[in-house]
Amino acid sequence: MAPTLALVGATGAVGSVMIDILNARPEWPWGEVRLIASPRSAGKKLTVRGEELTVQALAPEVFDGVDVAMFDVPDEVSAEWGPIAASRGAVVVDNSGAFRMDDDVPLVVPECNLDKIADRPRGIIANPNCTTLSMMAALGALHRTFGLRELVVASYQAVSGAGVAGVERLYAELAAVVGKGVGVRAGDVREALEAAGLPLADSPFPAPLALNVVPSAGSYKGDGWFSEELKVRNESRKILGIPDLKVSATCVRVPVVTTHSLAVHATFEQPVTVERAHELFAAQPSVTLVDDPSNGVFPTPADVVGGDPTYVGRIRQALDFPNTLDFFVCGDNLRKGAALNTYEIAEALAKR
Ligand code: 11C
Repeated sequence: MAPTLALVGATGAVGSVMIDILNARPEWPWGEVRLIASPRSAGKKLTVRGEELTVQALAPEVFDGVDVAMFDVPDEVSAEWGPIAASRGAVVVDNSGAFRMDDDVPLVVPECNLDKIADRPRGIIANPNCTTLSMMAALGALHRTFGLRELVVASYQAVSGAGVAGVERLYAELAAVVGKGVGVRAGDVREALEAAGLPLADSPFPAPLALNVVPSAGSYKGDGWFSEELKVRNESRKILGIPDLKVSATCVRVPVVTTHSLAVHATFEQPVTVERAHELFAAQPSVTLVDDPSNGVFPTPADVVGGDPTYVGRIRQALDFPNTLDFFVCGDNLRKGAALNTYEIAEALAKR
């Protein structure tokens, strides 16, 4: 019998993208699909592959008979309900941060370590943070040939990483500054936002996003580090299977709606060349090369948002660092960065 798939968080920002992905997949290994959300969203009707489905309220019994349950919900909801779903027999593929660093939970990017889906003592498989994920397909391709040793990254993160509230805030801020001639004196953007009834206290971000960049992503974790920076380090090590990988990340929020970008400085065990890197990226189906800088051809969020691949460009050999490549990566943080990677894991489970 074809397996049953559940989507928990079906009405959220990532859940909505997941439904678009379900509707567009060329292959369809599933029988029944169950859409699950908080009691507040229960009863809503959503269409999956031509069939109108009613969203069910999260409860233990909705997992009975489910083979694979994809969770796109906040950490605390996954922490409580993931084990309940697993205890009812579902394999949980969780997109939150609740289980990623649990030794008994594999952290999977299909391009890097799909074999790990078989090793899941808790019945849970974790999906990485969208910032880490945005560079993994590209880094994995290089690592397999050259052997990654050190990683220094700066991220340029879109506001949808902070959910619908982040997107609404950016649009409101942009509307408040357009035509005001601000951005020319320290503090004038903050004043314009205050004047427009947008106090910073109401924002999901700690500084204005309009006409600005903000070196703060996630929550502050002490010693100068934000959670997104620590996730990049810890998750990259686990996914690539390099426990002592040297990683330093600086994560920055930018006024982009969707698609995270990263400037990557990667040092390898073996000598590298740009030509070989191009060949490796060209051979990786989920990576799209956009690399003709002299003609203004490189990836930007505005050009790749909504796409599935990781877009890579600006590939160059670091001038002063041996065995080191610098490159720029863009990836849709709601698709490959979240829903698509989760679904790829679920689909691989169905096929097995
Ligand atoms: C952001 N990367 O851009 C985050 C969102 O650990 O799954 C995803 C947080 C996570 O704010």
